[in-house]
Amino acid sequence: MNFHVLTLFPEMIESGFHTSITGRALENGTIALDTINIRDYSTNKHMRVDDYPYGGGAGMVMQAEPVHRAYQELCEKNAGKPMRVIYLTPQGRVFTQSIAEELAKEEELVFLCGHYEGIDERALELIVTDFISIGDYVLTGGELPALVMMDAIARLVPQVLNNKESAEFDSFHDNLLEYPQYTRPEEYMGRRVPEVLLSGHHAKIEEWRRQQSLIRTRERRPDLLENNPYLTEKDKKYLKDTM
Ligand code: 9D3
Repeated sequence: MNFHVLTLFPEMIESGFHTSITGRALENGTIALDTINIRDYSTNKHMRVDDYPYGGGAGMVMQAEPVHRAYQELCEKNAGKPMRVIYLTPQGRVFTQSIAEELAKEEELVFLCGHYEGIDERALELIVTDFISIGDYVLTGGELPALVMMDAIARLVPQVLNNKESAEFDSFHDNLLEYPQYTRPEEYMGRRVPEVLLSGHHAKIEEWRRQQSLIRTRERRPDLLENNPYLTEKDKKYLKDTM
């Protein structure tokens, strides 16, 4: 998978992605990152990339030309191969795991990050295929949303996660929140690890973890219990008995 990012802050994307699991995947060549500084495509002698909005209003708008030129050079480098171009914007559809799964099938992905009040609509009309938001809160630009999306997509690319990490992925199931985890020591600040986890009794451990998932989901994400097709009769009885 090749990620291309058009941005005014390439160092933000580089430092974020060259870390942890995605950093390892970049090093071993499973994925690749190409950051393109939109400012390098300004034709203005002061390298400006923004201007006042026609019609008035607060803030500045990124000009169409540098964005379009940066994209055109990228297309030429990629021999005109068709590529999805994702514009990170509060005016997009909200990013989900199923969108990540769909995008993980692509060989090339282009992310366009806006800053200030956004980008001249004509550049968007010319190049963007997908408009995506990461949720209903206000950020200062599209760089963090691009990193969020790239992280979620990269971990779905075969070979990015190692055996242990992907086993962990497989165990996330049934649309429930995960049970609590503990590691050494057995006691910390007077708090003991639940005895059942030290018992070696695997059936009991599984049952306890399922119950913890159910309680936790009811407490923090009750919406996930409504019409959840994975709930067994035993789950439903447990939830009723602990009400
Ligand atoms: C006129 C109001 N504007 C500023 C308060 C609108 C506005 C412009 C640019 C609001 C935020 C931004 C910068 N945000 C993003 O580029 C962005 C974003 C976000 O803010 N929240 C969730 N997902 C995304 S994706 C891109």
